[in-house]
Amino acid sequence: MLTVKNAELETVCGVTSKFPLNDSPELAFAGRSNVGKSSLINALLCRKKLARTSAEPGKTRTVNYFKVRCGKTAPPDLEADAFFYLVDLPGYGYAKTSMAERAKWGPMIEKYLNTSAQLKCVVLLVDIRHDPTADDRQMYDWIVSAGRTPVVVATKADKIKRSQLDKQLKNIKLKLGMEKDVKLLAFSSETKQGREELLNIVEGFIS
Ligand SMILES: Nc1nc2c(ncn2[C@@H]2O[C@H](COP(=O)(O)OP(=O)(O)OP(=O)(O)O)[C@@H](O)[C@H]2O)c(=O)[nH]1
Ligand SMILES: [Mg+2]
Repeated sequence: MLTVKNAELETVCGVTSKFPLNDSPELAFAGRSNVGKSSLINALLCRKKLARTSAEPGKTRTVNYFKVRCGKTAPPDLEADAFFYLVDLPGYGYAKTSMAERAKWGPMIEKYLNTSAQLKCVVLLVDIRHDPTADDRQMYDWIVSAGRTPVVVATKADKIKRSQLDKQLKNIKLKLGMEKDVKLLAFSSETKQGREELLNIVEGFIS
């Protein structure tokens, strides 16, 4: 498994910024405001406050690039460190965000997803407790039609009973209209459930 050695916030892009031309692979995290994108990044990297989170939706308002240095365990002859970026995106679908801000972020997210040369996959986060929203479906379809590879992560898995897990995952798959080969996993930033599985997926995209 991939081991995270070091991580730092390297670049922050606002609506008027140019996105950096990175030379390492990028994985981006998209989803509704408050679904747990920034928390997932912290959980994955075992850092409590690297990405800023909030109980109030609308916390992340910029495109944030976290550069990660990691070690790969196998094969042994390739044990050199590798670098990749986790890209935290602003959330969508938050009603209280002003129209003016929403009008800016939508295109910013879209521009990033359309233009990044290093983007290997888009991780779409949805809340495991609920049906995906119309916005989630739109985002999923958009990722696919933009030719990007989606991975769907159902967050806040600690908030449901284990016995409900499979049912909720099946429902998400159905409601998003996911193809069979698209990866879907349950995740909890509280218990770190799903962390190893997600790190293995990340490893697949960066090697
Ligand atoms: N119980 C539980 N709470 C979570 C989990 N993930 C996130 N949260 C909580 O959900 C709230 C929102 O988390 P964030 O990580 O800030 O959400 P975000 O998707 O980055 O939100 P925006 O930046 O507004 O788009 C916070 O109060 C987190 O503590 C989880 O797996 N389990
Ligand atoms: Mg956030």
